[in-house]
Amino acid sequence: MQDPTTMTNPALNQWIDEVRALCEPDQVHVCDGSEAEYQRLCKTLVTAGTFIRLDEAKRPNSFLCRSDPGDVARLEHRTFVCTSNREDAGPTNNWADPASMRVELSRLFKGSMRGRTMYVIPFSMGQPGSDLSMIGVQITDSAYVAVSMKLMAHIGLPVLRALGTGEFVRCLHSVGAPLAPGDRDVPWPCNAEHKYIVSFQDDGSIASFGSGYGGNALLGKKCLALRTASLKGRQEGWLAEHMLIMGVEAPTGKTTYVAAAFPSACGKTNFAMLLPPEGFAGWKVKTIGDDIAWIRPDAVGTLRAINPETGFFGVAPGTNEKTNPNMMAAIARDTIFTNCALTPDGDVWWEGLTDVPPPALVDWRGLDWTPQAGRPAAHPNARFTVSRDRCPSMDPSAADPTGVQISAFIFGGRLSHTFPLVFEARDWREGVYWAATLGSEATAAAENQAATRRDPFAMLPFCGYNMADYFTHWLSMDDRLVNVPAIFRVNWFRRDEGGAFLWPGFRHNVRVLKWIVQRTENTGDGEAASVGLVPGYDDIDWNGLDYDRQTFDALMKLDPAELERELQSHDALLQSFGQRLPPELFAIRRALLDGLDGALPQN
Ligand code: OXD
Ligand code: MN
Repeated sequence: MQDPTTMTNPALNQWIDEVRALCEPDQVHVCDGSEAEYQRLCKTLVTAGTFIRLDEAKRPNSFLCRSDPGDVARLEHRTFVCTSNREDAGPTNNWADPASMRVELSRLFKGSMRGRTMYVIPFSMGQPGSDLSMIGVQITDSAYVAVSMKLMAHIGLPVLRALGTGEFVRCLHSVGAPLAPGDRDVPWPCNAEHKYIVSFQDDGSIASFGSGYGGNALLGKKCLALRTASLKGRQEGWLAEHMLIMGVEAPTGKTTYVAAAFPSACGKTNFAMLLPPEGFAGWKVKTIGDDIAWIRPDAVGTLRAINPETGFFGVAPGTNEKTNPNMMAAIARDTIFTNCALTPDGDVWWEGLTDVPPPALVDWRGLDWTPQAGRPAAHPNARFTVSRDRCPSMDPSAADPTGVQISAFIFGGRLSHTFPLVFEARDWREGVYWAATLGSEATAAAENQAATRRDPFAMLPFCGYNMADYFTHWLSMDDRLVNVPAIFRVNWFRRDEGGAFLWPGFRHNVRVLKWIVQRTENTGDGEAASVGLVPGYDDIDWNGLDYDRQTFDALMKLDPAELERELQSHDALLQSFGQRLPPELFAIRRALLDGLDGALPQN
């Protein structure tokens, strides 16, 4: 623990005093971020019954943790963006008046840490001290948060040193479960009645009350690195995005970096760690990040990106040796598992880990479970938290404080119809349009008319300001850049009339990446189509995969009537932004519709 009396940032010391007076913890622990501290806190969590130490031979230095059944995911309806002017939060955010919210939160935080330790966690998103980084300080009464932050961000002394007397983002968090003298604690304290996750965009501070889970509680992630940073990025001319970053290394040794955005449940983490199939010798995917990208134009007009996180908070169900062998290697040890099932021999299990479930488990709620139980053994949002250092596909450039050069953006949703495997937008502005109208089917429906949930840029829950202004910001990047990255839409999820997937996905997505890389180098061909540029059958490398032309034609089909329906359906989204929407997006849609005209059946 850092000795608080040696801390030299007066604003930080004053804030710690204020929070201590408000929340009334029993004690204060300023995290130094050391390995010894991590081990001590994990032991404390084991003693408290929050952590179960997993079998040391099977899963060394790893723990299982079960949350309260009412605290299992991010809570979008309890997430608020507070701006003085409601319009500045826009129609896609829950807005609240900052003054009223401060009153409400002061009432809730009053005495909220009684009987608990208040942890002060200085953290840096990005390398401490780099111009591209942001420093925050999270105050929390959750030791689970403290150990998770150690895996997800740079924390402790190096951050305090880099901070000096500079400015930091105030991130206040309480599980909202004070203990009276003699009260027995529960393994996962939280507040059943009140939950708030709040971004105060007037002073950039963050407050979270009542939940201890994931993005609600690890405030460096969605709150700081996306909601707070997206606004700062707009003010300063850069982008904070819900994107993975990966390097694609060709057999020549040249690496091309791309950033990609997908709504939840589209396999973003698996894509970020893709292992190419047999037959793709020499091609390699190198991971920079799986969730967040901070992207800035440099002095010569090129976009450079960092992943501000140092770890992964990944969804466990569905992760296995086939879908993500790199992640399986990463979580072999030194991992915190939350809401997974426990095996009789002290290891973890989740749906999809093995084809056949073990005959007996303890489920995520601590109840005995068998395959006949008729309920999942792991919660569908069960997670693992692990440092990026454990991931074999990690690119050493992930630690480069100057970031990597982005050559292409990829946007993809889960869509059973209309959208082909891949197309390249004709220019930046059309690419922005396709990203703004991104969506995913709520269920993997086979019917053509399945409803699409719009998720512009996959940022719907994370854009910290009016999304119409966000579109304007993206459009404006075109003029600030000399090397403008190409923009691609992909869709791994198209189905045939019988409902079967047309594309094998997973490892085979490297075939699409190869075409994208070739396009960025002007070495790949394509054909002009109504939506932009598409690969022909012979433009894709089929080495090691038996995939016929007929299936490819079905996968790439652009049906003018379907596309017209799709473009018309964007109206509701675009209209919802009213006058603030850049009119250019309507103009782009008009041009795309006009491009279909000749091909549409006349009536
Ligand atoms: C996440 C999310 O948890 O996007 O990363 O929901
Ligand atoms: Mn995410």
